[in-house]
Amino acid sequence: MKRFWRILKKAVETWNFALCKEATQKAIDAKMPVSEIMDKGLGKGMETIGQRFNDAEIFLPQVVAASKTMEMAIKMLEPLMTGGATAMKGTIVMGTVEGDIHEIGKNVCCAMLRGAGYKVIDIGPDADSQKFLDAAEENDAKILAGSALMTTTLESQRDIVNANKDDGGNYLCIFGGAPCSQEWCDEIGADGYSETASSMVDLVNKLMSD
Ligand code: B12
Repeated sequence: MKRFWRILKKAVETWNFALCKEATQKAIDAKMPVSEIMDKGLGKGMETIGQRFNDAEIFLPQVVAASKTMEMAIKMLEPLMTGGATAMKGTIVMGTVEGDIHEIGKNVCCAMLRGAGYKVIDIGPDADSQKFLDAAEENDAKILAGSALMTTTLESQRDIVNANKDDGGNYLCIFGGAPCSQEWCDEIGADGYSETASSMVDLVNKLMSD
């Protein structure tokens, strides 16, 4: 098992597309849980990339290459994570907040939620609060979920909470992303926070059943 995680991690860390494709396929064939392939394998590789970027050991082109490698693996895993239409447990609007183009974490969250039987409306990156509200109204959603990867775009999460309040407070707002925290979510009056995509599923299950 550990060997699988190591190879998946290494494939992302070294932006080795071919190795990543092969290792992901092997993990799928071995019926590894998708959440573990993401959290213990691919996601760990992305963590190393972030660290090396912080330490100026690698630069944006390498980060882009690692991101593309990870995105390809997510695409391979997506079909395994789509709950049947009958399993729909409710609708969530998910996007990366205004000013922020980071999408990988959001895409992992979308995939996990779909796997758990939710309908997810992915409104993409750089989505402003109005886009969240419009998508929620059009799709009869219960939850707005916003991802922010930069300290500078955390404020856009506050904008979503405020816009929702001004609009009648029809939706629950939950947030995540590396700089986000429970304290931040409490401060802005959000309804929930979770650190990972897997724990987000538990959070959504709880909010949907309340
Ligand atoms: C990959 C990456 C990129 C890629 C993004 C590719 C893509 N398609 O997404 C590219 C190269 C394009 C990029 C661009 C930029 N980046 Co960048 N990037 C990263 C990097 C290395 C990894 C992020 C990532 O994908 N992690 C892997 C995923 C799986 O993890 P995650 O996103 O945290 O998501 C998990 C959880 O947080 C949670 N989660 C995520 N969202 C949500 C939402 C909800 C509701 C919930 C509940 C949970 C949840 O679940 C996920 C899975 O468990 C980080 C470094 C880091 N340490 O984070 C920098 C980083 C985020 N980037 C940074 C910067 C500065 C930029 C740029 C401005 C660089 C530039 N000079 O141009 C631009 C952004 C421009 C913009 N307007 O957005 C900074 C931000 C600094 C800050 N201010 O806070 C970081 C921290 C690097 C650094 N130390 O400088 N980047």
